[in-house]
Amino acid sequence: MAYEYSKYLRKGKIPHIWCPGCGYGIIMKSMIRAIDGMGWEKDDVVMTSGIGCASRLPGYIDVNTLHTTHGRSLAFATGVKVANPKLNVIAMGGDGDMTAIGGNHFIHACRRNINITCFVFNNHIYGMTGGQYSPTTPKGARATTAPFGNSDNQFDIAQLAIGAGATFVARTTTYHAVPMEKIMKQALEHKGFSVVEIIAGCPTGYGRKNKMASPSGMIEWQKEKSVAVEKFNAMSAEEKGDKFPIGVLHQETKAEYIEAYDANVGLS
Ligand SMILES: Cc1ncc(C[n+]2csc(CCOP(=O)(O)OP(=O)(O)O)c2C)c(N)n1
Ligand code: SF4
Repeated sequence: MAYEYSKYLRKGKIPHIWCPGCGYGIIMKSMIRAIDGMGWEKDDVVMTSGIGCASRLPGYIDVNTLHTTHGRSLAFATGVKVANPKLNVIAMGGDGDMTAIGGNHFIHACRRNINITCFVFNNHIYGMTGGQYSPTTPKGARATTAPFGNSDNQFDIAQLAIGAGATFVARTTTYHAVPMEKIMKQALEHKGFSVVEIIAGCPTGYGRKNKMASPSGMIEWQKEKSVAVEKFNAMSAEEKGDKFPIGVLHQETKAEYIEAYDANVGLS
């Protein structure tokens, strides 16, 4: 039987703003199924986001939601979690929101290992404002602000999160909608700061400029370039080429921030 999404949707907010072929609808559906799978009361779930097409997602979901300022999803999420650690806090945003203007909040949330789940929607571009290049735009790719090709090296969001101390880091794509749900659930279950980087297509802001105008072409690209991490790790550098690993890339157990803080000041 088909999954019934209506319990989690704010129907008054539909139609959504996303373009036809945008990957974000796939992410929203996987996210709803993952949250539902946790069996939480909706009142105990808080979602925060910054600004951008990605950051519109919480507006469509009927839990407690905070649509904040650009790059500040994790700052608000941290405030909510510290005020009431019993809440299940999920922060999200686009690659621009989380790793450009919000980059400092992102690395420090990773470092603290606070028990928040962070979903980063990586469409390799600033979608909402018309396709300016972001920290994840590939070198050489075209953007409205890089008509001759982007000169900057790109961030690898998952590696950035691992390097900064996140204790659960995974990557998936919108091609992998069902595995995405499972990975999201693993991230929600993890105690500590968890990051899921989700590769998504923006046919409007990125695809049109980079010979991938059709949404299905962007999904084909994700299918072709992604490799399960176990297989990826066994490949030679030549075989890896421009492919990228997907799955759970890192998981460890480390003191959670609020518990460590409470113990330090004698509250537990
Ligand atoms: C302080 C501030 N600076 C700039 C903007 C303009 N702005 C809105 S969304 C956005 C980029 C969004 O890109 P991303 O986070 O990658 O999300 P996407 O739209 O691609 O999902 C920018 C620069 C803003 N709203 N606030
Ligand atoms: S501009 Fe890109 S990211 Fe924004 S809704 Fe359209 S396709 Fe999606």
